Amino acid sequence: MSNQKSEPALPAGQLARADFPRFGLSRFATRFPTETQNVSLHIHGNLKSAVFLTEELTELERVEQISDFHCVTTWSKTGLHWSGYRFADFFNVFVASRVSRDKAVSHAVFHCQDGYRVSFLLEDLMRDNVLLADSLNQKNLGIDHGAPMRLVAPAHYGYKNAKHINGIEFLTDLGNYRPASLNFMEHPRARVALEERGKYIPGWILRYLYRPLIASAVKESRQALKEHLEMTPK
Ligand SMILES: Nc1nc2c(c(=O)[nH]1)N[C@H]1C(S)=C(S)[C@@H](COP(=O)(O)O)O[C@H]1N2
Ligand SMILES: [Mo]
Repeated sequence: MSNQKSEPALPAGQLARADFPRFGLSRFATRFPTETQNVSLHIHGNLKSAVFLTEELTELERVEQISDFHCVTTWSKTGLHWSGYRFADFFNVFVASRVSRDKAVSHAVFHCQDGYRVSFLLEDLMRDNVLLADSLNQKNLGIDHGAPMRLVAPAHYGYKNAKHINGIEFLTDLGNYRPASLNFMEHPRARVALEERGKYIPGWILRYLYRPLIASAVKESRQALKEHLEMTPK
């Protein structure tokens, strides 16, 4: 028995970090959103009609959520306070009526201002703790964490939590979809509890491949943001 005060256990293979770094693939470290204030979402795909949503989103009930964030490279940040709209509410109000009866929409692809994209199973998105968030720790989302709007899906690894979202594509299958990362890096579900870090390679092996990359990725991402902010007029 240890005398140390016990913290709630993190999911398998995860280690807590004190800070919450801007993070991502090297390719995206130097890419930034051009619109950080106003939300504009292009809703498209296998739907009866496409639409751009902006102000309408504010009609949805605002929800607050405190949740942990788990990056696939094994770092976790606990106790983040997000605010935004439930994805399920967004879907029911703005998307459901555009789905045609004969085309069962089963997946969504999030498109981001920095060129990032990531896929999701629709059933995973419809859970209560999946948010389209515009605020973190009582402040509007910054350019570091996904301004103007990001996905928060705490049961899924960080790479599924798309930042700077400007489009959501609803699809009947992922036949033509290509991930932004290497193919093995994007698991279709990426559930943290099942350690679905990637495809083909077991999650516990990926821990050891990814962990050594964290420090340099954090540094690169921080440096790129600093340079971007110095170049951008206030
Ligand atoms: N648009 C976009 N979304 C993204 C990424 C990115 O590079 N671009 N990186 C993903 C990865 S790998 C992680 S761990 C989280 C990091 O979120 P943070 O930068 O707010 O910490 O964002 C995810 N969403
Ligand atoms: Mo990540």
